[in-house]
Amino acid sequence: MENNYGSILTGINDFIGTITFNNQSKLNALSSAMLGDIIYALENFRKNKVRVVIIRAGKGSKVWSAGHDINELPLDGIDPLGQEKPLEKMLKMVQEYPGPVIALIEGSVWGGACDLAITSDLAIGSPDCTFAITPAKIGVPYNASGILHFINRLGLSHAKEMFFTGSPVDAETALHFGIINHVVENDGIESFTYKLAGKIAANSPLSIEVIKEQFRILTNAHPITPNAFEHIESLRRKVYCSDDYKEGINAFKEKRKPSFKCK
Ligand code: YXS
Repeated sequence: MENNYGSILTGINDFIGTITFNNQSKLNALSSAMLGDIIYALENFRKNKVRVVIIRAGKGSKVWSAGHDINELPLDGIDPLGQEKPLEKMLKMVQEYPGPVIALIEGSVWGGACDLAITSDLAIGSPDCTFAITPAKIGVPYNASGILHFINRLGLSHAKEMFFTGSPVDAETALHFGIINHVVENDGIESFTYKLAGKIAANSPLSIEVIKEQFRILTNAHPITPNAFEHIESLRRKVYCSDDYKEGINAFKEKRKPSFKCK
């Protein structure tokens, strides 16, 4: 069963659902429309008892996804990564989907799309895949749940290196950091990923659902006091209300290097 939502294509075959990004002209930048389509597709997969979800870009893509659509980052003092935002809602749905979500990655992965790749349960990368988490490049104050995704997946020192540099890491480094589970040549990555998905789909869906939910609960089990949470939010507010935040976004739009003034 195939569906074309415009920004994504979806299909279901033998309990395996596929979401294919279909917005190459915008380098699959995660616009709110595209994120809404992904959320709708996951809800539809859930209704159809899809056991394993594969998220991918078109075959041989040079850019898997350019990350959050920068043109949609708010400049009016609203939190760009609030829990009610489409990107955060989509990431939460991936974590709560009652079956493994596998990212099949060819090409470069940026920002919020890198968070999607590491929030997915498994990731298979081609030798040309790269990953960059870019808030520091743009001046965005990432959020606690996003940072926790990276700590859980990569460990503290690798997560810090990626956030502080904002630079892409190559496939070999991504494997070493735990971002991807396997590196597979482009011409074999599709069959490798679907074979893996088929193995999982043949197991007990009830057992896998409860095992995945335990992973989610245990990895998110970080007690934080209301005081600590409010402290984080006040620090973040200072950043997304700063001139530097606006400078980072405007510099991207004007295709120039940002000049951050620490204010
Ligand atoms: O000039 P036109 O209209 O053709 O548009 C250009 C780019 O502006 C556009 N584009 C994007 N539009 C919105 N949001 C984006 N994230 C985005 N990325 C690109 O696509 C058209 C072609 O881009 P161009 O000319 O740069 O292509 P390229 O092949 O030379 O370079 C491809 C990239 C991906 C290396 C380059 O476009 C790039 O560095 N894009 C930004 C990647 C990035 O930093 N993404 C993070 C977005 S912010 C985010 O995800 C979070 C909020 S956070 O920052 O916290 O992680």
